[in-house]
Amino acid sequence: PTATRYPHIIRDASFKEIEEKDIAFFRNAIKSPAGVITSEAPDELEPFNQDWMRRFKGRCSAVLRPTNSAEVSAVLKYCNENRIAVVPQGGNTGLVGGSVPVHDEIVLSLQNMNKIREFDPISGVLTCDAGCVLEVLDNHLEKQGFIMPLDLGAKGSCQIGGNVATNAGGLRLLRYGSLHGTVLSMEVVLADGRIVELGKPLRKDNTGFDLKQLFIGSEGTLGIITSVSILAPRRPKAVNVAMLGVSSFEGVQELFKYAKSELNEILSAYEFFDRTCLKLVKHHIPGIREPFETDVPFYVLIETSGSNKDHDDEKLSAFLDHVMTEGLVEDGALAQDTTQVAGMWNIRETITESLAKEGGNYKYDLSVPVPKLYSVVEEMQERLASVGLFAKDGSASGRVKHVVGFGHMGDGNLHLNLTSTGWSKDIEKAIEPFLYEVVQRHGGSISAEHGLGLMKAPYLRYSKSDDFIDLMKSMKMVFDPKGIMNPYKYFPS
Ligand code: FAD
Ligand code: 2HG
Ligand code: ZN
Repeated sequence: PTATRYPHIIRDASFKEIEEKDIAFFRNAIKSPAGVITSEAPDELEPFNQDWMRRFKGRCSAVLRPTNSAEVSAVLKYCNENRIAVVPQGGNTGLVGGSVPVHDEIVLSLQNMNKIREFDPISGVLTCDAGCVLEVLDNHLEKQGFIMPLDLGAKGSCQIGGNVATNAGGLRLLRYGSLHGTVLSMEVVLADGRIVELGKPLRKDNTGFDLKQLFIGSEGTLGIITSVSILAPRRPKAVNVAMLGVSSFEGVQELFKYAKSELNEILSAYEFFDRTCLKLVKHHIPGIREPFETDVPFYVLIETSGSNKDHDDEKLSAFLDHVMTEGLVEDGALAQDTTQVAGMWNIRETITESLAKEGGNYKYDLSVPVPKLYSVVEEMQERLASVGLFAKDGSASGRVKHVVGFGHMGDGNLHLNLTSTGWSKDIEKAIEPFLYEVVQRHGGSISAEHGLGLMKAPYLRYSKSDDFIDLMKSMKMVFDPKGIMNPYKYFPS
């Protein structure tokens, strides 16, 4: 489908439209030859203007790619003085329309800031430029027996700065916790060009406000993250993965309870997806086969990681014996080697790509109490069927083809996705705000991990009180009083 612009969001007329003299300044401030892309090269500009889902589209006419913090500082200082709006962009894999311009804001891409600055194998602290790609960092650490404390399907493109700016969760949050715990410090450039160290790369530092926490999940609205120090754990020596088929969502919960009690300290991921997700992955991803002989409505991927293979193997096989003989699962398979481990993860990690290939893909990333997790998917199916947009019998005769649920069950995080042939306002209206009302009723959150961006900004009140939002706005005034950083997003108007 073609991405749409957002004409109902009115351009803030106080932002300057950039001119030749601004471009001249940028070219002078950023030394590398490919550091400034302009509308003279429209094909090169295009990917920076459109998001990963091809849903949101801007029309910036300049992309800046500095190579160090001093260049970022010079650019932001100039933009602040001249009221030029700026969108920070990492790997552009964000799923809420936060990483692309709404109108003609310039894009400041971190692509060329990709140096690994330091790794200390005693403390496990890694310090790197914000533009380092997550997978590159993980490969670097692997050689030294360490692992990045987060992992996501977008690891080949997303950058650590983008991960921190979105407070990305991912597939191993269950084991290593959120970035609020693992990020030790960062360097940021504020809107006025000041370069500030937020903390030190230390485990313990109780001197003053922990300002880095404000930047984790700030989605480019407070300033630009230019470097990150993060605590990397030892890479587990033994990793096992099993895929299990379960006949009901109650069964998925029972299994989770049992996995937590019996696998306890070695449990490193508990992911689930429904049958339709598997069907779509099989359809779109070459080489994916049916894991079991019979269909089941739910699939669970369990990963264990530890330092002693014999110990983990023994624990996991006792667990699998029990769940199979007690009928907690319908079927199961244990990966026998690293290829099979990768194969099982591949099914889970390519769900997003498969959904995107269906056409228009409406994504909702929700925190919901675990017992209610899948009922939200069913409520959405009912709702769309009642307005004639969805056929529950799977005949796909409605305009919404699929309504699926999957996600990080271990973290109470549901990814509810809908697919249709293209983007349409009436489908969007049938989903929102209905879905957010359901989530609010369950005491959940309208964004578990993808953030607010452009898509969820108008609905923030379903998760946060007016007083809370006022405090957020006050914080914004401290860091970016002229409002040049990633405007139109994050805050409800
Ligand atoms: P971008 O998309 O470029 O930017 C995201 C936001 O951060 C924007 O608001 C941008 O302005 C801001 N930003 C980026 N870099 C900086 C910076 N240096 N300083 C200040 N602001 C900045 N998310 C999860 O949480 N868990 C998942 O499991 C997960 N899986 C995914 C799988 C796929 C296939 C895809 C496409 C996306 C997935 N995501 C997931 C969503 C996405 O949030 C992450 O991919 C990632 O954290 C975004 O990083 P990025 O570098 O691409 O940032
Ligand atoms: C995942 O967990 C990502 O795979 C993407 O957060 C979720 O596609 C989605 O909705
Ligand atoms: Zn996710």
